[in-house]
Amino acid sequence: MAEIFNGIGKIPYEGPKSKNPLAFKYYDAEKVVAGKPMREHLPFAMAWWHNLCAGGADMFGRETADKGFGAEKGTMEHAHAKVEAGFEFMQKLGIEYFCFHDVDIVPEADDINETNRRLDEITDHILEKMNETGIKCLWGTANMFSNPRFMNGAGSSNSADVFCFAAAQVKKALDLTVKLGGKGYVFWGGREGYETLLNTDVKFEQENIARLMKLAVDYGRGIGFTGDFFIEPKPKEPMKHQYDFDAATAIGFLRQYGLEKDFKMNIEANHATLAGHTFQHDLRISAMNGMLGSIDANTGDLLLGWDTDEFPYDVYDTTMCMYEVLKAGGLENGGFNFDAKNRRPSYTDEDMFQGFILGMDTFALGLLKAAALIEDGRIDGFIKERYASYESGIGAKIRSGDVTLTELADYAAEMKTPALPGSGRQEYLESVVNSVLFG
Ligand code: XUL
Ligand code: CO
Repeated sequence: MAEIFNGIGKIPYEGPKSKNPLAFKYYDAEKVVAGKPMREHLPFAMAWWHNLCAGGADMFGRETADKGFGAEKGTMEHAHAKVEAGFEFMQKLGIEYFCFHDVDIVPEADDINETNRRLDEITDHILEKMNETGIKCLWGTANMFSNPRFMNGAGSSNSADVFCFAAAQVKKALDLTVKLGGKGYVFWGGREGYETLLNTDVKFEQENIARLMKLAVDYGRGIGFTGDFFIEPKPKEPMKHQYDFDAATAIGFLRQYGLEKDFKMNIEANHATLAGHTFQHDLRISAMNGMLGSIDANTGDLLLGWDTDEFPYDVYDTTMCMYEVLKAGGLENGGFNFDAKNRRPSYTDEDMFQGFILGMDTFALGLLKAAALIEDGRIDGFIKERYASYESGIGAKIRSGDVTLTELADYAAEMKTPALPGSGRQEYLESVVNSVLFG
């Protein structure tokens, strides 16, 4: 197959002083940080949908980028051209994983039987390229939000026929994920939510989503899927209210329906901020519940209230992300999937590479700085000290559970009034972070 990205070679690491736009400044795959090479800390993935499908169309204008890759769009020839383009792109960047929805990899037919035939054909091609290059599948998923049949949701649809169609898509997407050796399977409930409570039975809808997930787990385990199922929380957009609002909500849902052993979180930076949290917050909530699974690496724009899926550029954010990931001991079956797209006016082939170079360098910097923050020890030391009153005496008794409310009240009565708790020292800690970032 002829080269698609002509004139762009393998992206080298040239170091922070390099001014070469087509070189990494910080991502040095084999450099050892905190005991292992960067590439092991940062299993990056390419999102098929943004990188190979999206051409920059928005609500106000059509596509600006040509993602035809020499073929006519909407054809199987185009689907095959995308496979060639995708693998060439990943190889040139040293990206080791990809993620896909069923409808990213083939044009959907009117008849699901024909769609499934196309999916079998294209995954044969993808598998061939995987064997040739060593590139792997991070996770697969079914798109259950674009087609009009899913206007009221998939698992949460009011139509039992649509529920069956969703089940069929999940079944096929699981078959494909297993065929490609994917480490995860994602549920992003784009339309699993509501526009108005006036027409919605929330309890029924949530029970039905859980039923679909349970059926998926049973089927997946039955066909040998040993990886993780992931929920990707997002509070809104496209629906006004989405049930998987944030990590805390999704974890509660999983526990309520007995799904917590098979599922973890896939945390997307921009989704966390749409929920009114920092990216770090949703990572922390997932990690402390043993459910930090994978990451959709992108960023939003604080001046805009929607899901802009930008390539990550904010080193402060990626430092805090990598701080959580390092503390959690890494991502077992997960990775850093660039669920990100170029801005509409960045429409050239080179821009596609620039997006990934920016994202990979920003995460590499985040990793370096997070490791330095942990090594520095002032933040960890401060937190340990902050809770020191629970290490001995009455505090230790409280922690052990070996105390009654009356005993505590008696203790308080003897004290008469407690000393003020120690200062939170937020400004000092923020300056510690600055000194590690820029010192
Ligand atoms: C949408 C989004 C999805 C999921 C996969 O906001 O993030 O692309 O990552 O369905
Ligand atoms: Co995502």
